[in-house]
Amino acid sequence: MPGPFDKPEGNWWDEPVNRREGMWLGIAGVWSLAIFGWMSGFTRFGDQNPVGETYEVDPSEYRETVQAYIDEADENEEGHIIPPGDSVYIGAFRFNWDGLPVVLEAGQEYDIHLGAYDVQHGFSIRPEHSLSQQINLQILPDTEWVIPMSFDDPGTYHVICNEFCGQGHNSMHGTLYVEEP
Ligand SMILES: [Cu+2]
Repeated sequence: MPGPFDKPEGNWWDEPVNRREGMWLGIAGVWSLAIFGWMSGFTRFGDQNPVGETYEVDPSEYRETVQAYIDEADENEEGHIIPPGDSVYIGAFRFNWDGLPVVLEAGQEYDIHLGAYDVQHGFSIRPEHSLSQQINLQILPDTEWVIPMSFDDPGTYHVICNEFCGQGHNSMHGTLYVEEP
C-alpha cells in the first residue's frame, strides 16, 4: 500500500471526479450555503443580538449626564445607587465605572445607557452563581448606547471590562445588585 507521502501512480490529475468525490463536494457545497444562510439569519432573527439605539455624544457631555443622574439618584446604606426611574446610566473610564454599583429590581425593564469617557471598554455582565454565563457589549467613547434590559433572577451580577484599556484594566470591576421587587 502506498504511504500518504508517496507520489501517486499514473495520470492521477486527469481522472474524472468519481461518484463518491462528487457526493462529498455536493455535501460540502450545500453545507457551506447553509452556514452562510445561518450567519445572515443570525443577525436578523431571534433575541440573541443586542438591540437598542445609539446616539452620538461628546464624552464630556455624557460624563455630565451620568453625574447629573447620580446626583439625582438615591443611595442605600451601602452607598449603592438606586436609580430614580427606569433609566440607568453607566459611564466607563480607565479604570472604573460611574453609576455602579447599582441596585435594580428583578422583572423590571430598564433602559441601560452605556458610554465611555476615554477609550473603548467592554461591558460584560456575569451572574455570580454562573460566571461563564455572560453578555458582552462594546462601549465606545462618542456613543451613547441605550439598551432595554431586564433581569429575571435576583442576585449579584458582576460587570467587568473585557476590552483591554490599559494598565489597570484587570481591576475594572463593578456590580449590579438585582433584588426582589
Ligand atoms: Cu478595560
